[in-house]
Amino acid sequence: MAVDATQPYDDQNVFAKILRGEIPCRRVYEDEWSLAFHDINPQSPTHILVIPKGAYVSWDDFSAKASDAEITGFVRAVGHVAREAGLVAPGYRLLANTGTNSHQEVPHLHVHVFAGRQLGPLLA
Ligand code: IU
Repeated sequence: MAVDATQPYDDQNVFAKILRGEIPCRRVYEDEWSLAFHDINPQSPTHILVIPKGAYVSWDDFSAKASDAEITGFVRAVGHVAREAGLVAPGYRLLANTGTNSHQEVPHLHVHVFAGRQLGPLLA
């Protein structure tokens, strides 16, 4: 069920629970600002989610409210994950769904990192 990204942050969402350690995840990387873990239902051989630790619903929410340190830290974490997973040479795709038309399911900002196969053209 897609979420309405205009709603206030819901601290009972599944990624908030993962951040609080209430639900386990297969962690790939963690630092002060970000957590990365394997998607539970991978759509490609490598499918990692990178999330900021702060309470943000979407990219626009994050970019409007997060500190410069949070934004810098998160952007660096996404790149770090791609490099450390060896994805740069074969290539990878980043995707951040927002709101109902994009089928965002979890109302905590997450960047999908897809890799490990020929991903084909982007479908709008
Ligand atoms: P979306 O962009 O909000 O549609 O993506 C949500 C992703 O979160 C989706 O790929 C799910 O497989 C993934 N996910 C997860 O990794 N662990 C969970 O407990 C749940 C969803 I719920």
